[in-house]
Amino acid sequence: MARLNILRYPDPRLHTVAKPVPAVDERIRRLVDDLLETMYAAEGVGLAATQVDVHERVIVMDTSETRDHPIALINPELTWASEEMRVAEEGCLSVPQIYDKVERHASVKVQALDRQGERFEMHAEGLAAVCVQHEMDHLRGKVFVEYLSALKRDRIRTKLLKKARDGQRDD
Ligand code: GNR
Ligand code: NI
Repeated sequence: MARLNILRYPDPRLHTVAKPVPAVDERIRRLVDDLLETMYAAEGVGLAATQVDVHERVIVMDTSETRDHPIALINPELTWASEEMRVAEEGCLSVPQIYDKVERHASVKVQALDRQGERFEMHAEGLAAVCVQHEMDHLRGKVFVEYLSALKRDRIRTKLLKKARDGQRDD
């Protein structure tokens, strides 16, 4: 296993559209393991391959309190979304220390392949619903700050560019 480098907004590579995984093989299982290790090390609840500059449709999540329920979703597709919407505060490992409100479907169903290449369906609500929609956006090249006003987004961009230039750490 390996910890991978997480791209930071406004890195243009975060806007790459991921391609479907052709086959769930050892290479993909290694990617899943590395994404999980990277996600847990960064104390995130989810991570998309896009964020580590791998442009294939793979995401990992763990929204459990105990941090011992890793989930991998390969080639995830939304099969249902509630009409009901909900606003929740979001953050992103690619946009460190920025939190803001985003409106999303309150619950969703997602079909995907697991680490073994088996198809499964997940019904997500609460934080898991927020997280899976946030991660699937990454696979389309979309970062949550794109839901915010142009003014807020420009302020975030300037702040993070300055931080990168000054070589500031996140903690
Ligand atoms: O760790 C994360 N927390 C989080 C909190 C609220 C809404 C979405 C998220 S996802 C984020 C990890 C991340 O950036 N995944 O892409
Ligand atoms: Ni994110």
